[in-house]
Amino acid sequence: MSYIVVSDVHLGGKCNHKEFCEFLDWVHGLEKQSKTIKCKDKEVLIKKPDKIILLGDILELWDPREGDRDCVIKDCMRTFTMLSGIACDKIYVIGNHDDSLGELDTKIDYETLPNGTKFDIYNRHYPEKDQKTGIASGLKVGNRSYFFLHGHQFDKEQAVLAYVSDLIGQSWNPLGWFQDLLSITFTKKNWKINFVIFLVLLLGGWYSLWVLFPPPGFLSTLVWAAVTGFFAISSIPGVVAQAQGKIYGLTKPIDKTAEQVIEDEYYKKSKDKIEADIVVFGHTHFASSYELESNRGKKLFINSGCWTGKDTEIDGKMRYANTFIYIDEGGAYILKWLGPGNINCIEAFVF
Ligand SMILES: [Mn+2]
Repeated sequence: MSYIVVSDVHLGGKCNHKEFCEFLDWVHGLEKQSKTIKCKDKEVLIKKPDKIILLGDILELWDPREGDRDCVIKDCMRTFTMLSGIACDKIYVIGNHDDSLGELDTKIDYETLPNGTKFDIYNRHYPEKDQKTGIASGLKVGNRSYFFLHGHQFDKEQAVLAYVSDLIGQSWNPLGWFQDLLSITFTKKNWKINFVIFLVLLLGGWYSLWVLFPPPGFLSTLVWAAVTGFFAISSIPGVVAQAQGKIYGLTKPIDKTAEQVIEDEYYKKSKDKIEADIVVFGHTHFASSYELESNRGKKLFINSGCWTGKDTEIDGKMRYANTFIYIDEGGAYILKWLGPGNINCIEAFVF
């Protein structure tokens, strides 16, 4: 058994689309020939995967380039065609930037692709929890068990969204709602001028109805409110989309290492119902690992990194872009894609 895990490609956003497609082409090539790479002083044989796990935020539905979701479709065409062609099953775990796909979990049930392989979507994590006990057991590979989730579940900010979503029984995400509204062609094309019209109507209407010619009549107030409201919802989503990049830049726990995610109270030990030796997650764009020792034993957390941006040094530690995880019976490896066939080993866990 061997798995390849990737997360946080953010297709349609500021992503390393070209590199990711080259990577998929290389994965496809593993069917013909396995590849040996050096991890420290050990040689690791990378075989054709039995499964590819797409671990969330593969699509950028919150903050696409120029606020235009068409960019997501554009980036997906090549990517998903290539993915389909790879002779292994694909598991898509939903993240936060693609959480509006969550409902597909029940609609897509191991769809068969033209080459006979399967594609399935998991809303929260892979594998699914046990319905009765609520316990999530891992997937056995070799002598270790693995559990996969995107990782926004470890976030403080995301906890609020999850709480409300649970309460109302459907995915609640205000930014997603604004992005949906922005996808209306009229809004997408004209939100700036619409915003000016909205402001003119708001202030001009108020001034003429209440200051110049008071008291305002019922019908004129109604017409004014309706037209102003129309221009409000046809422009404010654009303003929000512009601002949200900046807001998220301040609040998102991006660039946190696995250690920071687990130790900075993001992860709640007491609430953990994951029974697996290794938890694989993404979300923070920082390929890294952390071993947590508790009275329940040791648990290894591995972050799969991302396919956005460039390699950057953060607090003396390298945050690599274009990373993936390879898992087989022998262990788990955090790897970095440098170009066709050129792969660096970041961390190796040999069991
Ligand atoms: Mn994420």
